[in-house]
Amino acid sequence: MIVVHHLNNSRSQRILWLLEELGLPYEIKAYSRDAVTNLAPPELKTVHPLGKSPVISDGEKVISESGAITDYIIRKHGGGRLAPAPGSDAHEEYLQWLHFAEGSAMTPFLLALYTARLGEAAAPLTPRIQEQIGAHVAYFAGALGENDWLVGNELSGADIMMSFIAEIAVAQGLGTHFPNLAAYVQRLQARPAWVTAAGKTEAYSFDKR
Ligand SMILES: N[C@@H](CCC(=O)N[C@@H](CS)C(=O)NCC(=O)O)C(=O)O
Repeated sequence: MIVVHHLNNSRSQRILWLLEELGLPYEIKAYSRDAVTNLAPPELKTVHPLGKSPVISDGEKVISESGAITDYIIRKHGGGRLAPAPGSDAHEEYLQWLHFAEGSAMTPFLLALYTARLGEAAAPLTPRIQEQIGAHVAYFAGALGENDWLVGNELSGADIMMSFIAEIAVAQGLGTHFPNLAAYVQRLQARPAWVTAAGKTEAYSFDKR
């Protein structure tokens, strides 16, 4: 049985969504962010040295890092669902998005989050960070275009990984510039599997991340 070490309001939400899309049995071990620091509780470090979420265990195997978790679950338990056929061009495109979410797109958002704590001292960095947020989100929105889903217009792990970026972008007001991303967030959050996953956790919101 897969166990998801789930932190409220975190990237772990998309792993629950993935498991619900595949209809797999799983157990949630819930952790709550500290009310003052918003950090994960120290117990998460007993699961993985970095103490971050998501982390899953599947029998003896412990896997951290959302993209690796998504890839593992789809490969081992997906039965060919939620990923294009290995070896196809679409599969290469799928892998690109799987890595792009955490490898590229999250970086400027995290820089904005951390530098915001510097107040005025962050001013010299802010234009470049905002420009990079805009560039990454514009690239994503351009690739999605008028399609419902990113790769071959079928829901895949690529959408599950990129859902978090879309949600943050829209929560930060970028949905006005990229209405297709606003519609994408509405579309994915309306999926029965997403709704079921959300119902299994504390309220999911982007106010504090
Ligand atoms: N790249 C990692 C990032 C993991 C990560 O930073 N998770 C955040 C939640 S969104 C976390 O656990 N933060 C709590 C903390 O750092 O104490 C992944 O996608 O799995």
